[in-house]
This record gives sequence, C-alpha cells and structure tokens, in this order.
Amino acid sequence: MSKAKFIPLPHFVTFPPEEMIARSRAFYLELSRRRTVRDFSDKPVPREVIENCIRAAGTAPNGANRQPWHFVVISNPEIKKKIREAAEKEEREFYQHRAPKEWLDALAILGTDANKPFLEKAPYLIAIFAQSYELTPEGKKLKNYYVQESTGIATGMLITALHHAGLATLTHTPSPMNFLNEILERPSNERPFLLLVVGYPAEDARVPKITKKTLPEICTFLD
Ligand code: IYR
Repeated sequence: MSKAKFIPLPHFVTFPPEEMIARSRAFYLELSRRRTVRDFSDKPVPREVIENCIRAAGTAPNGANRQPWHFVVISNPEIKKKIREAAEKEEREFYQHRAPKEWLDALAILGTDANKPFLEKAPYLIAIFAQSYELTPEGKKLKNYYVQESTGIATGMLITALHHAGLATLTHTPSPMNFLNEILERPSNERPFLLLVVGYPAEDARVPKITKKTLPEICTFLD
C-alpha cells in the first residue's frame, strides 16, 4: 500500500488577471532593485529578520522533501575573523595562481580581488550547506536527491526574502570552501554550498555599472 497521504491544498490564493499583472510587475520591479553589494555597514540587523528569511528559504521545493540543507548563521566576531582569514587565503591562491586568465578577464567588470573585509564588517554571514545524505539514528546513510538544485532554489529564495526585508547580500564562493566544515564544525555529509554576506549597505556603497539581459535575450515563447 502507498505511504502517501493527501490533504486539500491549503491557503492557495488566486487573483483576478489585472491584479496578477500588477502584482507580478511590482514584484519584478522590487527584485530588479536588488544588487549584489560588497561594501557593508556594521549596523546591527534584528535576528528575527534573519530567522524569518531562513524560514522562507526552508519552504523551497526540493527532492523527495528531504530538505537537504543547513544554514549556519554567524555573528560571532571571532568566527567571522577565522572565516575571513581562511577565505582570503584561498582567494589569494585563486587570484594569483589558480584562476585561468579567461576567468580573471571575465571578473574584471566586477573589480573584485582577494581582500574580503566584508566577511568581518557585515553583521551576519550565512553559510549554506548541502546535505548529500542523511544519517539515520542507527547510523545508516540515507541518500538525498537533487541536492544541488534543492539547495540552489532555497538559496535563491533566501536572497529574495532578505532583499524583500530591506537587506543587502553578497553571494560569496571562495573555492574550495572546505574550511567552512572545519571552522563551523559541520559533519561530513554536508558540503559548503555558498557563503552569504548579509547586512545594510555602507552609506557610500558603490556597485559595478552592469545591466541584466532583456526578456527576449533570456526567454523564448513557443505559442
Ligand atoms: N570567488 C572569487 C572570485 C569570483 C568569482 C565569480 I564567478 C564572481 O562572480 C565573483 C568573484 C571572489 O569572491 O572574489
């Protein structure tokens, strides 16, 4: 017999077409204001905002509802310092040796380098881990499914939720990021997925002058 149990779809809300168009446009305009920020203020952020945004991320669709993610929220200055030191070590290696010229050329528009002061300045770092398997209480390995896709969707929803709440983010991906398992004492079934820097932008924050592709450039309609 199937283990599946069903309930009526709860709380689904529909809107008249005109309202859908207005809502979708307003949401697009809100998201189009989002910019990745590298100059953060150290102004404190209420922890409850972070909690709610992670709750929002935790609603993401995912493989077999295994919810194969874990979010570590860091505000402790000593841990932030350790993360900065480890990340900058990898980044120096990246910028000086590991990155092929083609990659460095692609990055030139962003003006990034190996210095990552925001890792200490911003009030919160959120380290996102993807769980490739679960360990049952009996110590058995339970494989997870679509781990990268699921964690990627949850991360996108987290960034959206934080932006909606009035916070800036930076998706930071020092590579490799294994040092996060060590510093944050995470188990071996978890792989670092991304390090999200969260806070208010600095008053004088500047961002690269870049644009997004237009709808026809990113989309094909087949009617
Ligand atoms: N991880 C490096 C390099 C970097 C790579 C990409 I792709 C970016 O979009 C931005 C930076 C760094 O954080 O500097």
